[in-house]
Amino acid sequence: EKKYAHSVAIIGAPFSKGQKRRGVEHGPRALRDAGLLDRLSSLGCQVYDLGDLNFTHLANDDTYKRIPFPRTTGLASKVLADAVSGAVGAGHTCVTLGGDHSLGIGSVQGHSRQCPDLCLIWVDAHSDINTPLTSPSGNLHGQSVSFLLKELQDKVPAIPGFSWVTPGLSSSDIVYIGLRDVDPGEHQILKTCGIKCFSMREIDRVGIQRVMEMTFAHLLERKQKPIHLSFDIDAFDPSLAPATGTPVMGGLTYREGIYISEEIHNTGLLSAMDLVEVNPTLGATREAVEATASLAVDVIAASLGQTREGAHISMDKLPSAS
Ligand code: 4U7
Ligand code: MN
Ligand code: MN
Ligand code: MN
Repeated sequence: EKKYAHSVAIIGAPFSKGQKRRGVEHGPRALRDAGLLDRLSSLGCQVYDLGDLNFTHLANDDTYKRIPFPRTTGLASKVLADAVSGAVGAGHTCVTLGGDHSLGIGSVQGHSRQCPDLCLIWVDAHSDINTPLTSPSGNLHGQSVSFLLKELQDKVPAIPGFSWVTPGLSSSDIVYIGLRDVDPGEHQILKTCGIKCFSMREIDRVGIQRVMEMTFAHLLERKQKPIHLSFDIDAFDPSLAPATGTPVMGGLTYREGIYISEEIHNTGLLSAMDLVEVNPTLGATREAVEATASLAVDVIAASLGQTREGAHISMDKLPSAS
């Protein structure tokens, strides 16, 4: 009987209405085409591909307080929450393929239904913590974390489509890595809530190894908790991940991004993750799109045990020459 390193559920979430550019709904296909499933299988993971979710576009979904498609976006996250909750409840490590980052609401909600004490590592150029009242764009993919934070609820007005959300995360259970584009309202929220942020400047200053040490010290020192990793591909430098909707100069190197993922795997606590914002319609060339998708697959593989030292699956014995 084969012993697997991890049992992994893959959920495609082809959703793009949390922002205004189309194309990011093709993210799941791009990641599958880049060989995600084979990569995970060859790592020794038992892979359950749950396919792509079906999202309904609601007909009467007028803009509300400058937010486009609120009911459609809220419903998509609810559908995802149920799927993630089911997968985690069945004992799998759950991997959600986005889609835009508004899906983080559903993914974290579904995960926390099974693991109420989870902690969240949000790897992103952006902090995605605007409230509907501070958002410069109105786009929900820049507001996801504000819906999840317990302490912020008196600042978040009721938005149609989101009444099912029960924010359960504390400010002390979140760490950001990779920030370099934070709006004024977001800065205020991060400061008043005392949320731990490792911006690109902090990575420049102390290095990614120290950043990961401090991340785990902050989140896990008092208690080992299941980890939710929400990885926005725009955390990487746009030279590495050009096919994304809101690129920002000066991002993670390849090695920094993979190191983050490897260290999270090494905790043994990764319980669910998202890989979002790969938009295959935005690369300048086919090569640019494929490089972005392949980078995303590398992040997922490293998070699930791929190492740069080799030996993911142990060979019983070396082939003998005699
Ligand atoms: B992503 C922005 F104003 N902060 O709120 C906003 F700069 O999921 C960008 O991280 C949000 O890609 C980016 O619209 C959302 C903007
Ligand atoms: Mn994001
Ligand atoms: Mn981002
Ligand atoms: Mn492992």
